[in-house]
Amino acid sequence: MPAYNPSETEPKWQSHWDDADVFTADDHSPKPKFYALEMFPYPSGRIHMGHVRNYAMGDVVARYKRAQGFEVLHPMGWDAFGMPAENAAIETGGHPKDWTYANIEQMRAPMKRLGFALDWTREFATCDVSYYTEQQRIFLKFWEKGLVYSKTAKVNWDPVDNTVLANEQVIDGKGWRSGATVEQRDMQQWFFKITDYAEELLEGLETLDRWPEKVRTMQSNWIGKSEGLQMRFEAATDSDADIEVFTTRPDTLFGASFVALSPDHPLTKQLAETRPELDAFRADCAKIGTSEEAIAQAPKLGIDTGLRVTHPFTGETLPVWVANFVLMGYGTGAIFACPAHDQRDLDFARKYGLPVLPVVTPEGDDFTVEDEAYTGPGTIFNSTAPIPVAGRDTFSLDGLEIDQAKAAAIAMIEELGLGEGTIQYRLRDWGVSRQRYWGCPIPVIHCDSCGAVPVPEDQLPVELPYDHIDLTIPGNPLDRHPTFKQVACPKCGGEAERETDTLDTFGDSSWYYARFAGPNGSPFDKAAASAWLPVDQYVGGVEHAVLHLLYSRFFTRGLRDCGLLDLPAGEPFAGLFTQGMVTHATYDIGDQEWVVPAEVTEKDGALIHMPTGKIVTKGDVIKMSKSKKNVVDPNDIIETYGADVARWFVLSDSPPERDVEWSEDGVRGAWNFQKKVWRIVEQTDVPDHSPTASDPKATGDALALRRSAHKALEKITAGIEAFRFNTSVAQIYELTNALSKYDGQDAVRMEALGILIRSIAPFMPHLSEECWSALGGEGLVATAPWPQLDNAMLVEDEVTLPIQVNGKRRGEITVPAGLSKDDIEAAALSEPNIVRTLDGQTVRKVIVVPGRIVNIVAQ
Ligand code: ANZ
Ligand code: ZN
Repeated sequence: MPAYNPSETEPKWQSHWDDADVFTADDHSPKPKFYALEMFPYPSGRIHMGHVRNYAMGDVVARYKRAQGFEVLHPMGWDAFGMPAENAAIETGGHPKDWTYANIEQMRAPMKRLGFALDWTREFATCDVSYYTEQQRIFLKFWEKGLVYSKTAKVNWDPVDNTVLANEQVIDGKGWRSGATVEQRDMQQWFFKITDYAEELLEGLETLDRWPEKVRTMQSNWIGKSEGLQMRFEAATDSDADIEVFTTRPDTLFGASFVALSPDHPLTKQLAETRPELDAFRADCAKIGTSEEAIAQAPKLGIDTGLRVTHPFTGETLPVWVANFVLMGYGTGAIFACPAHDQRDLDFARKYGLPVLPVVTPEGDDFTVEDEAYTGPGTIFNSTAPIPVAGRDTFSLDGLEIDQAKAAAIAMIEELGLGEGTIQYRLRDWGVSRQRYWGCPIPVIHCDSCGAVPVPEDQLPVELPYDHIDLTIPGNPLDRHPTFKQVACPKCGGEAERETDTLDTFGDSSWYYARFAGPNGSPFDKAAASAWLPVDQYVGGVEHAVLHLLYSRFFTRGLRDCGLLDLPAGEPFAGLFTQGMVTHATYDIGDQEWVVPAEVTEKDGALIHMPTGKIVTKGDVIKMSKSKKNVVDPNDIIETYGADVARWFVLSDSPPERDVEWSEDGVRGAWNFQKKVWRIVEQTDVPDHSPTASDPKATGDALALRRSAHKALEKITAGIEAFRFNTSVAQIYELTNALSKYDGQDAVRMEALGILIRSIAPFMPHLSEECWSALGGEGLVATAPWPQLDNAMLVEDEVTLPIQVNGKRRGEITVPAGLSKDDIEAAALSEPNIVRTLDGQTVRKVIVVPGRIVNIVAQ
């Protein structure tokens, strides 16, 4: 037989799979369904090792489930709208659409070459008109259902590029591209009402028991439910004002040392009208980004308004400040500050010399706070009212635990008629307007007399124009397009203007998994989507823990409530796995000048950069990235070693959730393993048996091999089921070793090989097919059932038990497993060493612990 040659065999089997249409999912199959999905790629132009690992993992599941008898849907598409296409257009002078579709062509080839078991008939790109037409329809349905609204909101405005920037694109207060100081502008924006589902999204997390705990925690923190108190601090005098605050720590009320307003609070704005210093302060605050992180990181800034309010329990007056760390979008946009127990408040109080009074103590009552606020558990102290409260002579929280004190404080504020216990969510509505060309046009028309009017369904799609798109001019090309904007109002027929904003591309990926359920090109189909959903196994990066995975959970609920989906549980992804990254060593020749790892060699204990002869130092092992020059191109690996080796390597070396470090040795190991399997097949010559053979009467070495094969099969299967592919791989190695030591040319050899070959298939599908056909296996492994486990082969047939006489080990017996206690006892008592030891003594008691030990008490 010729040497194994992946560059020949791999394309050959891929076309066999295509010809037999193996991976096209049948919507009408009577089999149970299984939907396997990996987060679809952005068509950047190149696939990277991270993609290979991600899709290889999904492929293991898809192929395994098919072998287990499921009808598997395993589709692939492209998350194709977004900024990089616009940037490329700016750099190269091309068109985002051409760039995107050319990239898709370029990436599809290596993905096909990797032999993934994908249903390519359902492929689409989110920038296909047919896809975004559906998205516009969903937008209109959401609108009808009250899940879409517009309001004026603050945005980061780049005055040079004339565009809104995402928070991530504002770096140190400057536009990432223009370098211009970013301004805060109020602009009309479209929002999805995700907050309507805050509670449901939170509760749903409880049902997602096949999601990583950390992702659920991250979502739960993001939704950020907090039970608290909304209360009013009353004006101290007539010239002051009442102030509503929201707090989650009413237990710390006695430690309040000031009240603080957001710079954007209506009262602040009102005061600023007559107070230039406040107006200037507001302008300063506006220079910090709008994101919570930006505000949290900015130095604490404040200004005393001169207003005073009264503390409800102590009757003392508290000053009212404006503070830049108070956000307008959360709670009431005003707080009471307790510096001893909140770090932001403490930093602020220290800066402006405001009092710090601890009211929670973790130890005794001697407790002071220096530079670090105490936020842990403890007992309340310093919290007795000096005056009667609500007609009661004494009101005190002293001695209570935090939770008790919260309840007591809330009850008292309610009794005083100053407020109520409330529930707040950190989650905000999802702002989806982007002043960008390369996205899904928002289907809205603005009319001076009718306001914002939805585009009637029969006028969809609102298609992106291809011509007159020059992205080198700042601003949104749709805004200056000669015809896109001008349109008649659908309501009154008057002159109106199209919305020129496009949808956040996270919208595109919020429902693509449902779109895959229908055949490609057909519109979104309620019945088809409902039949395939939820996705049974989703695989992707943990970086999407919040945004994409939360938006998708919102969308399925929205689709359900608009009658577009039957999905009672509402959850789109029943199982989620977040895989680790592919990392690689980095090397630099000084001053962070990175060199390609493959150009580094070791000479006399030193690392040398071969092309320059310079000494290099090894840096960290990190995620592959162009700037660090530690990228390995999957195309090169496929070219040199083939797809199976690339797949095997990324699956074999580490647990799937951990990072895997790329190494030449590792890849060569995978290559050698492939050769080893092929060699065993080459050395097999059993013409009268197929790889589904078996010999139930096998004994000796043959029986031992049968045992090894079935034990390995059991563990390989368990490893795949539990997403521990590396343990499956280890078992595959064991079985391969057992087989390479076996010289019998018989049915048992074929049985063990059949098990090996079929259980390799999810990992190295091409090698598997080639071996199967070489051994005369029937049909394709890709459509073959998973090997049948023979449970009888899992039981150990013999066990060796130590025998103790009066606590000392005196001998051992080997008996058939499952032998009765009486028989074990008889065997132990007749063992020659024991007979000698017992000579003349009387046996008082024999204790048999089956499978472990025999204890004899004698006198
Ligand atoms: C008094 C207090 C005392 C607070 C204390 C904390 C500790 P979470 O838990 O994240 O919901 N807060 C309320 N509204 C705010 C706003 N618009 N901008 C900035 N901070 C705001 O946070 C709730 C806590 O954050 C609230 O409880 C409030 O400060 C602050 F020892 O009230 B707290
Ligand atoms: Zn009109």
